[in-house]
Parts: sequence; C-alpha cells; structure tokens
Amino acid sequence: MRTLSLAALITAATLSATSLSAIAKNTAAGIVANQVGFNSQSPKVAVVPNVASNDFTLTDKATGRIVYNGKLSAPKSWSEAKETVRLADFSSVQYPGEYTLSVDGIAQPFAVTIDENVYQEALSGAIKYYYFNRNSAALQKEHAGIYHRPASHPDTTVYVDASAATPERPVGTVLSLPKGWFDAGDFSKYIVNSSITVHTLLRALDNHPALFAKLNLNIPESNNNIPDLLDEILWNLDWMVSMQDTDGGLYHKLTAKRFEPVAMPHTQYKPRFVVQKTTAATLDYAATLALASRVIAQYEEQFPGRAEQYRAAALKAWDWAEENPNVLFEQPEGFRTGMYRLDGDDYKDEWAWARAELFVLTGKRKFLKGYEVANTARTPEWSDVETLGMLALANHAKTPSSLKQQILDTLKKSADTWVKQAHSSGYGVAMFGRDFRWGSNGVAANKALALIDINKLVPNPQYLETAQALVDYILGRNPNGLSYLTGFGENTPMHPHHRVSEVDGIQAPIPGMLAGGPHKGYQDKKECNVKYNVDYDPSIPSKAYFDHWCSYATNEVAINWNAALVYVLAELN
Ligand code: G3I
Ligand code: 9MR
Repeated sequence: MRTLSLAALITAATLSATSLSAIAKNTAAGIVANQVGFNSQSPKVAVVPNVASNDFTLTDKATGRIVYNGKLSAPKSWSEAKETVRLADFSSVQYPGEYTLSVDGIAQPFAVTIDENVYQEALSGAIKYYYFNRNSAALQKEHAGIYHRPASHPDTTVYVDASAATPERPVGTVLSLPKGWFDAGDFSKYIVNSSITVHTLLRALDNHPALFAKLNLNIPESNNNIPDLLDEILWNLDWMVSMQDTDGGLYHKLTAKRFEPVAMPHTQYKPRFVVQKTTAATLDYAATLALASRVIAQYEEQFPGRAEQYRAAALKAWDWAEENPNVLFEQPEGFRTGMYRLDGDDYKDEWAWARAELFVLTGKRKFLKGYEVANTARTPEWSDVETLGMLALANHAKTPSSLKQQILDTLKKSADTWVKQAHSSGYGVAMFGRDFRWGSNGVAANKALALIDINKLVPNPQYLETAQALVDYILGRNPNGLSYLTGFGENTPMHPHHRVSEVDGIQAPIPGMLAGGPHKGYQDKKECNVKYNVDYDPSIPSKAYFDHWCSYATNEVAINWNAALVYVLAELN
C-alpha cells in the first residue's frame, strides 16, 4: 500500500492543475527551488519540469512587472531522481523583493524571495532547536512559547553500568551528569555525535563573532554579554566534560536501557546509565575540547580558567586513547539505544582529527608524528571526521608547509569532484550514491560546509555555487518539493521522528529541525508497515522520504545534522 506524504499530495494537486500534455514523463512534478529565498548576490536557480517551452519570466509581485526574461537550460537527467529536468537561472536578478517565477505550460508559478540576510530567521531557528532539545531543564513559556515543557531527565542520578565500571567507580556508582541536549528524536546523549556537533557550532561561532555577538535567541541566558550561541553550546559542553572518567576515557553514551515510548520527556523516569568508554568517543572528545579551549580562551574574562581546563581535558583524553587505541563500542547487555559505531572501524580518521586539533592547540610536533593525510577528504560525518582535521591544519599558520600543501591538494581534489557531481546532475546538486544514506540532509549540509571552507583556502566560485545548490536542495530544490527544515518554507515536514513534536499536542512540529532526508535504507520498514500500517517507496534514492513519525530512517532530526546547517547558513548569511 502506498501512502502519499502531504508534500506529494500538494505536488500531485499542483501537477493535476498543470497541463500534463506539456510535460514529458519522468520529470519533476512542478517547479522546485529554495523555499526560504536567495541572498541578493548569490546564484539563483530553480528546477523546472521538462516542458516544451524554453522561456521563463520573473515578475515583481509588488508592481506586477516582468523584471527578467530567461531561457531554460537544456533538459538533463539526474540518476538519483530518475528524472529529466531543466534549470531556470535567474542569478542576475539581485534587487531585494518578492517575485513570481513562471514557466509557459506550468500552471503553478513559484514564489521567490530575494533579500539581504535572507537566512537570518532560518539560522536563528536552526540554533534555537538546541534550546528546545535541552535535557534537565524546564523550557519556560517566555523562551519556548507554545513549546514550553516541564524539566525532564535531571541526570543527577546516573548509574555506572558494568561495561564502564572501574575500581574507582564500580558498578552502580551514582554520578551526576546533568544538562546536554537530547541527541535527536530520542532522549539519549552520545559523546561521538555531541563531539562533531559542538565542534561544528564552535567553528561557526569562531568564524562570525560579530554576527553571534548580536544574535539574540531569546534563551534564558540571553543578554548576559555572552553570545547566545556560546551559551547554548556550553549547555552541552558542560555535560560532555562531566562524561570524562577519572582516567581520561569518555563514556560512550548516557542512556536508558531502551528507547523511550512516544511520550513527553518529563513523563519518563527509567533509570539512566553511562556505558563503556571507547576510543572513538575519547578521540572525538579530545579534538572537540582542543578546539573549545582555543575558542573559550577569547572569553577568559567571563570564563576564567576554562580554556586551561578544556586543554587539560583534551590532553587527558588523548593519553587514555594512546593507552586504549582500539576499544570499539559494543552495545552492553540489556541495552538497545543508539550506537554511533562503525563496524570494523580502524579509527584512522578519529586519530587524524585529534592529532590535528591538539597540534593546533599546543604546537607540539609530537601530535603530527604519525599524522597521515587521508587519500580523500570525505564529507564530514560522525563516522568520517578526517576532513575536519585537515581544515584545522590547513588554516593554521604553523602547519609545516609541505604538509599543508598535501592537505590543500587533497581538499581541492574532493571539492573538484563535488563540482563535477553538481554539473552532472539535472538538479545541479552534488548528491550521488552513498550520499543518500541515513541522514542524507546532514550529508548535503556537511558537503556545503566543506566546500565553503575549501573555497576560503583555494578560492573557486564554483565551490560556492555548488555549496549554495546544496543549501537550495535542503530548502526546497529537491524531487520531494520540500524544505526539509521544519517551519521554514512552504512545504515542510509536519511529522518528524521527534518525540516531543509527536506528542506535545501542537500540530506544528518544533521549528528549525532538519529532517534526516531520503535514502533507500528503509531500516524503518517494520516500524512503518507493522506498527502504523503505512508504507513508502524506497526505490528512488532522492525521493525515498516519508513525512511520518514512523520513519526514523528518513524523518528523524538530530543535533549533528542541524549543526552543519547552522554553519553554512551563518556563512551564507
Ligand atoms: O559506513 C557504512 C558504509 O561503509 C556502508 O557503505 C553503508 C551501507 O549502507 O553503511 C555505512 O554505515 C551506516 C552508518 O550509519 C554510517 O553512515 C549504516 O548503514 C547506517 O545504518 C548508520 O545509520 C546511523 C543510525 O543511527 C543507525 O545506527 C546514522 O548514521 C545515525 O545518524 C543514527 O543516529 C541515531 C542514533 O543512533 C540515535 N539517536 C537518533 C540518531 C539519528 O537517527
Ligand atoms: O526513536 C529511536 C530513534 O532515535 C532511533 O534512531 C531509531 C533507530 O535506532 O530507533 C527509534 O526507536 C524505535 C526503536 O528502534 C524500535 N521501537 C520503536 C522506537 C520508536 O520508533
């Protein structure tokens, strides 16, 4: 049985209003483009069904005047969508305003916004998501509005599981490990995923101090003379620091034994535990705390001694990892929550990331001993972190020049590949093959992040164009015709796999959450088919998305995916 998502129904309705004869088959159902809008100076492209006409126009809504007459590109296919489409490029239109993009033969025009700082609200929303996902805190109405909720999961009584026990902290030891963010749609907290998330947000802050000094998120800490983004980061960083055992190792996660039912967090009181210390968690933490030490040093006055504390924590984690180089996460007996584990992981990328950040922090050459430049710079992901280390070294004045050049060559090779991918896609979007996996929208955002950073090192306008197209993809230029960011765009997810949004009694989900995105894995088939008697078609990678609670594989939200989007929206802002 096939159930159409709301977006598909809207698209289908649109399509039915369109003269079907004018549109070839195997093409887009309607015009799709970035539903939030375009900055004045940025590239501006819409995807158009493969119509007979070659012309499109842009009309100024305020005056009703046509301000641009354009020609559609030649039809081109995108294997990941099994569609042939055409592109409408109206990049030369820069004047801020509200416009209508119209194409002969397509009844439904597309609304276009062009403005300075057009992503400001989406950026704030994507950061405020973290406040809404706070653990251990009541969300007051003055800060959370209709999404206010009582405090939950104080995490002041957390038990040491057998897998994490030491002579100093035997099984059953009670620890107080409050604060932090729920990882995603679930209520657990994971060091591996928290690390890339916090690292990415710290870099966004470090790149744009002036922007974030004045960005008010209306959180409890607002107006305390510290950037709200830093206050929010510290809510999770404080918890991360508490997860370091006395020997320097990091507990892999803090969790109940099972995923909670679909219920509000403050109604859940299952015992919570810290489990096994692992090499991945400890190395990821070392890299993150090394960066945190550098960033917080700029706020020494407000946080005296914190930079040194983070430095010591990072070095202590490194020492533990050196003594425990291959401790892979094993789900402890009786536990069934998330793993953030890569089967057969050799941790090469985690070692490289930690080495890079610790060298940048300390200047000690010992961290570069054994540093290997990976053959390719992969799109950053919780399981693939080498590129984050490469970017740190490439941006550091004291990186040995031969090493820096090797890194730049590798980064450029990846960026050039991604540009070629975009040029070979009918949608002009650099998403292919394995990019369409669990969290594919996080992949799109992280690929845009890498392109933006590589462009700063080896400038190439095509890198920025390819990054913009990936942000456009996330915000609407995709075969599902969805802006995957809840609450930002015309068609957005309404039923994300996010417990609070599912049961808070409010129709609109919490805004600013990036849905995981389409891919063929279909890991949630049983959940959807058996428990909810619904189904979706996983056959086409870029369309295999289902806007239903059941689909945790395509429709969950997660702190790491949002972080990359925050980063790129801050860069494009
Ligand atoms: O790395 C392999 C790759 O070599 C192989 O080609 C590919 C084939 O599909 O699989 C890759 O492993 C994937 C792994 O993520 C790394 O990308 C697994 O298939 C895939 O199942 C795994 O998905 C992870 C998922 O948990 C299930 O473990 C997601 O990345 C991860 O974001 C997600 O994280 C969950 C937490 O566990 C719990 N909280 C919610 C959060 C988001 O859904
Ligand atoms: O809510 C859980 C989500 O965070 C995970 O990503 C997902 C896969 O591990 O599992 C979800 O929890 C489901 C569990 O796996 C099976 N029973 C139903 C739970 C809610 O969908």
